[in-house]
Amino acid sequence: MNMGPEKVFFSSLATAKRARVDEALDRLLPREDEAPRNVHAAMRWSVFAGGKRFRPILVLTVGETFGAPEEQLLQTACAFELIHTYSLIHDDLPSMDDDDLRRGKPTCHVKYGEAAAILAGDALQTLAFEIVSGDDQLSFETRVRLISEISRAAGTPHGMVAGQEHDLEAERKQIDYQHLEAIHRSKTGALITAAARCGAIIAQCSSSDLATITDYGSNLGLLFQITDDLLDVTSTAEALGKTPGKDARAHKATYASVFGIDQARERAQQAHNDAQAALKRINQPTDNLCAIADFLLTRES
Ligand code: GRG
Repeated sequence: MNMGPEKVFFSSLATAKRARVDEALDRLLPREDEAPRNVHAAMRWSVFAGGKRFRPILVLTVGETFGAPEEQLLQTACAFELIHTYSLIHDDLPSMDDDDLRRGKPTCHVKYGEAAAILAGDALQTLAFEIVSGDDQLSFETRVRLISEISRAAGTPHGMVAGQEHDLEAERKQIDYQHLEAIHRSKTGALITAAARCGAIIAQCSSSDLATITDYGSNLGLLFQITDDLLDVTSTAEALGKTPGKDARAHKATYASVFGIDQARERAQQAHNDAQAALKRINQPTDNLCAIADFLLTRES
């Protein structure tokens, strides 16, 4: 496959960061030979099944843009991946999306059973908070701030759990654009925005830069979701590592179904432009943050 220059740039940035995140995750996760083995094996199965590590890369890249050293960012970056992986495990359960393929492998409950999958998701979530609260690279004040950001983004009333419930309630219903966007701002946007904000908080950037990064992060969240919806219609199980076409089969309103593919692509382009416009208000070099937005616009998985 031929990659354009922006993809080559993102790909080399992401490969190095992904390796550092994976090493840290391996160190932070409980070992598989430690009891309860089934739960620990299930946690590791889902975390290391693959995945782009998009949220940790965002924490690292925003933090480094504002001068934070990698060692201060790495544990928080991993916490985001643990919360994200917990959400995927629970989303795939029979009582939710009932899926048997994730990250190109059998889902956690298919491999380890439903009880172990629920417990693995729960334990990944609590481990995320254990890691941030115990991060001795950071002041206690920063740790509390990060915990507040992550818990609000992952929970209710405006975070991921709320978005998941609103999404389930909206199945088989006609919903308008505002409703669709509100669901996704909480279901996927809140955690992505929080990842960007946490990188900036660790770097102790100014409140005006933090507001700009929030704007950038929330446009990235929107862009991420629109391209996710488009890929569900246009891609294959092999490329995605998960079952495509599920949104239509579950009668879910998506950007593709509400707007049609062409207009959804235009909306993705608009969110990309808005993210890039936010970056122009930052006085540091933002090439890497631009590359993340470019990657999301053109991604294939
Ligand atoms: C169960 C509390 C709870 C929440 C679930 C995020 C979520 C909420 C469900 C996932 C369902 C889904 C496919 C949402 C669309 C956006 C999304 C999160 C896609 C998967 O994220 P990627 O593409 O996955 O970052 P990888 O595997 O690359 O990490």
